[in-house]
Amino acid sequence: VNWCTNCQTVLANEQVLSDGTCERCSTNVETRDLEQWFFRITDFADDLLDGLSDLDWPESTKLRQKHWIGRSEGTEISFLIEEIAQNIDCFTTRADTLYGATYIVLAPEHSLTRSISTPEQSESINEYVRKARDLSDIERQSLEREKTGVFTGAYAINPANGERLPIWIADYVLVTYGTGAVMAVPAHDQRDFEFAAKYDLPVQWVIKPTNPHDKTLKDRAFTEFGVMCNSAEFDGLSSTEGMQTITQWLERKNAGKAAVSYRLRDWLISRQRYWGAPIPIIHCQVCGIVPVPEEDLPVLLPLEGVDYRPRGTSPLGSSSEFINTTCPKCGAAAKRDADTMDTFVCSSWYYLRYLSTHMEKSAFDQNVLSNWLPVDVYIGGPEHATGHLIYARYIAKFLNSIGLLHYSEPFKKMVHQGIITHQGQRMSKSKGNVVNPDKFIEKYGSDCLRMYLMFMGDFSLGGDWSDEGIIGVRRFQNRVWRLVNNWSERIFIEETTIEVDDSLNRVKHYTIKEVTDDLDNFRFNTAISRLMEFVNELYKYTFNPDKVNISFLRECFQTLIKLLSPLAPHLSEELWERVFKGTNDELMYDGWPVHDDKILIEETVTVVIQINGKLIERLPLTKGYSQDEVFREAITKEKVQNHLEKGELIKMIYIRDRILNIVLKPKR
Ligand code: ANZ
Ligand code: ZN
Repeated sequence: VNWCTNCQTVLANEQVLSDGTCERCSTNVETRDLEQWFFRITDFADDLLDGLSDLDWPESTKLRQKHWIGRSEGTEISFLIEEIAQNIDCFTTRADTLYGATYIVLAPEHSLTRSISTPEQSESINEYVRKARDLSDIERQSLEREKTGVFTGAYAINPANGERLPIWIADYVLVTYGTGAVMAVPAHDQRDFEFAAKYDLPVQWVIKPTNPHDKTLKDRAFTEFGVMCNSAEFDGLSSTEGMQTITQWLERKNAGKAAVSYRLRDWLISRQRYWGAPIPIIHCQVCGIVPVPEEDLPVLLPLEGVDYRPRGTSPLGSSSEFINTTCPKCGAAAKRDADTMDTFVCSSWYYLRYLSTHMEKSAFDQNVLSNWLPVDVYIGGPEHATGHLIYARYIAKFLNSIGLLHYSEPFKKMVHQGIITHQGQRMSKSKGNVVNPDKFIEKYGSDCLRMYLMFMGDFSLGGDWSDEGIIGVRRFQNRVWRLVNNWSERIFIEETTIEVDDSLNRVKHYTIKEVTDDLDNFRFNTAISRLMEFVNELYKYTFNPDKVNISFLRECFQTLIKLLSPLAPHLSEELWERVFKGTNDELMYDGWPVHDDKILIEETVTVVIQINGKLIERLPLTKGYSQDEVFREAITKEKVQNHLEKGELIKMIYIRDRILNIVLKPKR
């Protein structure tokens, strides 16, 4: 298991960073042999992989899960150690290179290491095994590290050609992957190549390089697929054919079989920490390991009497009140398991409990869950791709497999939020650039802070915080507030002699359509821009109060406030109450506005194009075009172009929606 010497606890693979350090404290992680609790997530490796295809998640995150699970198809080949009449099984993805195997490498921790080592070698072997523990798997796999190893003194037989291959141990082979043993093919595997060069082991070519004159092949392995050679009856086969044919041939000889390996390891869930859910297990001297009976669940953390400082053993062990109990089976004195669970265990099913907090006798209420779950949209950072998001999927699949959940994928759609930076950098205490939201909430209110965060940039990209930016949003909210309040008395006076303004009505319907679509797609910044435009139009409309259709204006306000409500809920509720008190339901029960496509179809008019007073073209155009817009359309017409070539443009006279007269001076 991974062990952090600073936190003094074990860690799951997912909690060791790619540089081999602890995700909490950046200390180098070591390996130790400890008896720990695991969840058998590897049983679900294929389900976790297959389920990805149906998920509406960012592709990059699905890909990271796929690589983390790391399904690899290959062959397990048995190499016989005659002296002890036992096989070493090696997992390989390149069975086509079997004739090129020139030695075998075991992971130092491999179970055969000690039994096959000759007495002369055993001291250096023991020393090497000890040293390997100071490194995490991730460091051991690093391509840059110099390869090291020790010869065991033993040999194994290559089933293909009967050759005796020396057996080495080396830390670049991991005990936790495949079978923990490798047939080394230095001609075609780069790590094996470096190892063989260092220890002067033979190199045998069995795949013809694509370019035999390639001089660089002196200093490196040829790792691509090619055509087999030096491989007896298999010569001439392609690598792909060779892998299949050799695997079948080995199967017939009982010396190998097709196999699948996964990178995914079982999930180590026990921690030597004070926090986290206690592991509900009792250790009895007579009965052994006994689960706490269901009626005694949950086991609660002791609130007092625990020395919670890390000491390398579980803090709960220091509470005699907690640790001493009786065996549920035989009644004898027994001890509770002192470890707690990784908090990722809790975070993988918290959303089930959130819906069932009142349940005393069980963890969650299936009836409630079946109405609400699975989660439609889940928001979280991409850094959870190979941790929480795999764990939560696994727990859902497990609960589904035992009939406790009606779905097997917990989060149908996933959106990653971007990161909000300050002064162009990630906020951190050490850089001193952290923005404390409380200060801004106090000054401007939470609606303003929230809307600014949504406005500052694309949701999935984040943005850079600026103190001035929030003032802009504040100004907009004030504009909305003033507009609605200015009219809140007059708005109840019925008066219908003035016609509805068609163009503002179109803006209203367009705003509904676009804001709805923006919100559905997490485009909060553009939704806010559109609301700003709508408010501008409303100001223009109300500029001359005598020309305002009051009931239409009330409708516009109603629409505006509703569209604003998810973005600035407090402001919206307040405005709603002032304007519609007594005449409408509460805002949140009133329903979302719906746009009318028919109104969005713009009205067309025919604009006449004249040149020096003579009619040249009639253009069907959208109502409301400006002079420039009409001119731009006009010059796409051939007749207009022909006339324009003959003279020099002096000026234009435009009567909106009717005539554009172009005045030309004849060319000299
Ligand atoms: C012989 C060989 C010849 C290999 C060749 C590669 C190229 P993936 O794709 O990741 O599954 N291997 C197997 N078990 C290992 C372990 N426990 N620790 C370190 N390396 C291990 O990689 C599979 C390949 O990784 C296997 O195929 C094996 O090396 C190595 F021209 O076998 B190969
Ligand atoms: Zn640590």
